[in-house]
Amino acid sequence: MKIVRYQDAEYAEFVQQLDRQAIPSTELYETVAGIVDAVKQRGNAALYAYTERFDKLVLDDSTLFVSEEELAEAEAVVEDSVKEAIAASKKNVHAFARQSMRQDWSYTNAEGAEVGERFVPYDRVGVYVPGGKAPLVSTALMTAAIGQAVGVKDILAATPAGANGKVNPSLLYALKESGATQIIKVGGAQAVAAMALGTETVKPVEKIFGPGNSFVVEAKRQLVGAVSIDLLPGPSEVLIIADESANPAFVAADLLAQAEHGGDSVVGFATTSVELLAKVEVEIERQIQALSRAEYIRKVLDDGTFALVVENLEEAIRICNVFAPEHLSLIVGDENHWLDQVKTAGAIYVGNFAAVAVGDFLAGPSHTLPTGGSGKSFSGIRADQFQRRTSIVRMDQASVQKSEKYVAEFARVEGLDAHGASVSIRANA
Ligand code: HSO
Ligand code: ZN
Repeated sequence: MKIVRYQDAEYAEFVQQLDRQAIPSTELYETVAGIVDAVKQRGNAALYAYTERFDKLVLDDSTLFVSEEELAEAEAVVEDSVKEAIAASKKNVHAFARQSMRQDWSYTNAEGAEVGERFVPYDRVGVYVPGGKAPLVSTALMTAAIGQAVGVKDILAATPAGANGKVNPSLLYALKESGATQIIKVGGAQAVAAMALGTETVKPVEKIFGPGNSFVVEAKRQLVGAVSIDLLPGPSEVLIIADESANPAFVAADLLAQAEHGGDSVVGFATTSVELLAKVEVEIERQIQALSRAEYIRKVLDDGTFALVVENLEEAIRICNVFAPEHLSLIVGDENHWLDQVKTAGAIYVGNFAAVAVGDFLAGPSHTLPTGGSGKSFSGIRADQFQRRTSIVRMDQASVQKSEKYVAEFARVEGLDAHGASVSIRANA
């Protein structure tokens, strides 16, 4: 863990580079553009070629989609206790989604027109669930199940299968429970391109949700316009801000949990207390012994983890707002005072007992959140992103008459007399 104290010469520079901006390299741009183009030109043949190259899996038209038999097999092998956990998470995710769904509304404007908004679910969306070291079963819930709660009828999921052609059964079960109606065994930029553009057998979606590696994120960025997207969520991040009121064992446990996400994830800690930092270091050493991925985690702690000793909490919050972490864990004495000042974190966990992992799996808000500094301009996935919004204007003659004189002025200054006439003809009818 790299430790930088506010008295150190490198402190200012270190803090400055925490101000991140997610801009793709030209090389990444070109690689992904090539993949998107190949899927556009050659459809399934391109999907199969990339899947063979990247996932070492040979697919064809009969194995591209997860079959009913595979879903039934998954249902049969997933343990009841896992099913219960998935059900508990789904219950919270649905309840949270219902709270944040937008409702239709209308009111009468100054000229007497009835104006409002109407919300309807998208018809068909795509969700991407990353492959990699861990089967992200919870990501099914934190994307698809929100669409399901909102009423999206058709949910296409894409996730890479192993070289044996199988997708983890718990993930398959969770996808089905979360309302996925089709699942393709494709990952990477090629999966995003297939969902956005469609192929001979993959019907295109209207909007794409979900996290991914840099190729997936870049593909989503390039395909905006063909589809809409949720946000650009990349590798996971945590910043823990803590003072002497924090329990060092809990802080260490959250740092270790975050490091478990691997080398490109971000693990950060900022504290006013050198005593706390020392205790956290001892706790990390103690707790890491028992973890199954200890060696892997140790590498992330050595290479990618930082701890800042800051002069005061004001400075810690300032750094947080610049850094825009995906998750902020805030464990400080006067928590409400400091909470009010955090603006850019994707999700905030308040107090010693709010473990980030509870939010990852169960609490209710989506764990799909802005990363890489994009929290300055994006928010995490939420239910209203699964809703299309249309505005509605309803008028009677009295309201058109009241509107006429203002419309006439706009029509005159814009030089568009047909606009003015279309209102006057009604006002004077
Ligand atoms: N921390 C990840 C979510 C996750 N963690 C899934 C474990 N599984 C991004 O918020
Ligand atoms: Zn996590």
